[in-house]
Formats: sequence, structure tokens, C-alpha cells
Amino acid sequence: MLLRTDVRETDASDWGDVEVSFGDFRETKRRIHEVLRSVKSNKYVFLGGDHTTTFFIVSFFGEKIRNYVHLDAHADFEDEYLGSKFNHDCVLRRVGEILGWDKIKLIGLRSVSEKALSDLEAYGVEYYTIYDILDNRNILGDVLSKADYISIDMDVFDPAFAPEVSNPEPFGLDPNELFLVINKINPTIVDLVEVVPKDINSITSILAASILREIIIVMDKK
Ligand SMILES: [Mn+2]
Repeated sequence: MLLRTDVRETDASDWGDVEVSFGDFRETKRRIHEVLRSVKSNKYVFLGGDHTTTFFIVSFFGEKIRNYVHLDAHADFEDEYLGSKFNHDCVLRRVGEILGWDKIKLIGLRSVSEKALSDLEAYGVEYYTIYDILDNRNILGDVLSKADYISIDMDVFDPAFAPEVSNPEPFGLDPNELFLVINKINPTIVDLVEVVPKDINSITSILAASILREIIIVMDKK
């Protein structure tokens, strides 16, 4: 309503769910890529699930993605976590390996290991902490307006607004900050991940659904 469009009037359609094969990374990737090959669209919205979801999408589209923005409380930049290279803690690192370090940006950061932070800097990844965003109100809109891929980890928001995520992190983003710049975005791919609701009336899922609704409306207009 705030955007004066009904989401039902947009040209969006639901292509259903992909069943994850638990513990079988290759099989999950095969299933997701198989579905992606069958979908004929020029714009995409994906819902997760673990942030690893993003890796499967980026590995499919590859160099078509020229400006990837990762909204997250964490860096997700470990080379390995619990002996695995493919999980939510390593996803930005894997994305950077595919796209190139200059094609990825991280925004909303407020929890990071010393190693991941020094790696981010060593690789020259452009990143903005939550305090950078609050200090300079132009950053969020500027960064998002240039993105052709936006990956939203719901933990970028403060747990007061989105408590039901895998790794809640205080001092987060107020959803209104995103809403204020939503008309500036023009992505071809969006994913929204790490929603872990306990029941259907979870404020986290309601927030996630509302963000998606507004994003679909904006993507449909452009
Ligand atoms: Mn994440």
C-alpha cells in the first residue's frame, strides 16, 4: 500500500520449492540448477533457508552478476567452518571466488572474527558496518541502488524486529532504513535468507514477507 501497488497486480509467479538433500551438497546444487535452467525469466527472487542458498544461485548465474551486495550482520567470510567450505559462514568468500572480490560488497556488518576482517581487507572487499550506515544515511541507498544482486540475510535487522534467525546479533538495522531506500533499488536477482520462524505469526516471517512484497513491487515496476 505504501508503494501504491497491489503485489497481486505484478507479473510475479511462484515457481515452487526445491527440496534440499540434507548433507548432500552436490545433490542440492544439482536440484537447484536443474530448476533454474527450467525457469525463463529476467528477474528472480529466492527464499531461504540457510545462507548457503546464495552460493547455489551465484554459481548458476556466474558472471552475469556484476554488482553483488550482501546484507548481513556477519561477514560470512571464513574460508572453512567446521571442516566445510560450503555453509553460511563461508558463503561470501565462495561468492567472491566466483564473481571476483571487486564485484562484491558487504553491508550491515557488526560481528566478525579478526581473521575474517583482515581477510576482507586483504582481498579489498568493500564493506560497511552498521555504524557506517547509521553515521552516513546515504550509504545504504547508494550501495543498494547499484546492485544487480541483493542478498538479504534477515540477521542484518535488529533482533527486536527479526528475532527468529539462526544467529541474532544486537545493534542491527531498523527495517525502516531499508524501506526509505527501497524505491532506489533495481536488482535482477534478490534472495532473502535465514528466516527461522517457530510459528506462522512470527514477526520475523511477517517482516520478511513484507520486505519481499515491496521488493517484488519495485522490481516489477522497473
Ligand atoms: Mn549470512
